[in-house]
Amino acid sequence: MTIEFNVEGMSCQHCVSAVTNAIRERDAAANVRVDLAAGKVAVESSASVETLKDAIDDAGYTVVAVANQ
Ligand SMILES: [Cu+2]
Repeated sequence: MTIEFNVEGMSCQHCVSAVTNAIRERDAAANVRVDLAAGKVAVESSASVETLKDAIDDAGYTVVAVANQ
């Protein structure tokens, strides 16, 4: 399942790494694609939406919308 998060606060490649690593800490097999310009993080993972959202929050960014695809 791919889940798309709209995330506020990502501004550079460091943020991309921080978000990606935070998600991989929860699910090492997760496929994470970050679109920095659009502020979107698409995650293919078997982890729950709540777990993935927590990972992004804990990394210091704000999830403003979630869409399951
Ligand atoms: Cu940054």
